[in-house]
Amino acid sequence: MKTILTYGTFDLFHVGHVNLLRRARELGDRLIVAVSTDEFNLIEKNKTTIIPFEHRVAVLESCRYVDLVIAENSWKQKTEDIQKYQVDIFVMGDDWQGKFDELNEQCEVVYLPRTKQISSTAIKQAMQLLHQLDRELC
Ligand code: C2G
Repeated sequence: MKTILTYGTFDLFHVGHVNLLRRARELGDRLIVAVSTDEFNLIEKNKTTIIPFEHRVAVLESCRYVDLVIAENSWKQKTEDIQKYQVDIFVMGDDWQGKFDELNEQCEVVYLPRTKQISSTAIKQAMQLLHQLDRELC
């Protein structure tokens, strides 16, 4: 049983997330996803999320590639999670290239190419623009 582990916010779930989760799952037999809590995003990533943590968890649990969803509360929990779940491969998109290489001591570390032209930030910006246009036209 080869276990894969990945972390993320997964706000405004989109095809970039789906592509990452599918490729991660294809590397093994079960995929565990650690989803950043709202507090962790705000305090540690200085990011506000549109979709609250509980809903982001529910969306990921509905995804066919995901076997288990856990919370990400701190940058430091990765080592414990790898140990606790006997993780074989740690996966992240390559915007994190090199950032987690120290985990190589515990398991394989794989960075997968990001999906181009889509991000939660771009979706948020598009939503804000549409809202602004609506207000100007009405
Ligand atoms: N991703 C991707 N392609 C995109 C957008 C995102 O492959 N177009 C990947 C990211 O590289 C990441 C995962 O999807 O591996 C989740 O992306 P985010 O929700 O943006 O996660 P992030 O905020 O980078 O949090 O401890 C690690 C952090 O929790 C990662």
